[in-house]
Amino acid sequence: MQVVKYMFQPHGDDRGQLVALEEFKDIPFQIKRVYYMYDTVSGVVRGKHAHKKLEQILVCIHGSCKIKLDNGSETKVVPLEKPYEGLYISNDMWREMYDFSPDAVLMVLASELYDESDYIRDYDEFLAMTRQKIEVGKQEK
Ligand code: T46
Repeated sequence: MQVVKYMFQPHGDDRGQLVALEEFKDIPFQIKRVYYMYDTVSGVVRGKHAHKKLEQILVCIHGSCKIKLDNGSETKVVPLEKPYEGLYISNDMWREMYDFSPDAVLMVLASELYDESDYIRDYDEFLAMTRQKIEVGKQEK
């Protein structure tokens, strides 16, 4: 599995740091929604779903957390601990966010508006979907 991480350009000067994110320039899609989570309770695991269409970039702008990515055949854990790095998550990736530091603020830039019908929350359904994609890929070759 290829992990796609973006290293954003901090514009630092003697006052401190500033990171600017523009759609189609720093972010590979149109940004239709921004949300963030904070005050995450210790030991909690968030996410536990995939999406049908949504693409996202996760930036831990304060503190740290870990993201577990699962494409149905392989898993990878990606620590996020710098405010200038972003993790790209494609729609078809099962994701879990955990190990939040008490001060963590996880910001998410999303390619679509909020739509509950875009969520795949059942892991077996997710696995069936990934297997189906692999089969279609084989037939197309
Ligand atoms: C994802 C991971 C990384 C809204 O009303 N609007 C929104 O845009 C979002 C994201 C959530 N909500 C409501 C729906 C729930 O009542 O906020 C509540 C918590 O959402 P959820 O349980 O889906 O949060 P996470 O942290 O499990 O997942 C979120 C995103 O939903 C999801 O798309 O990929 O972060």
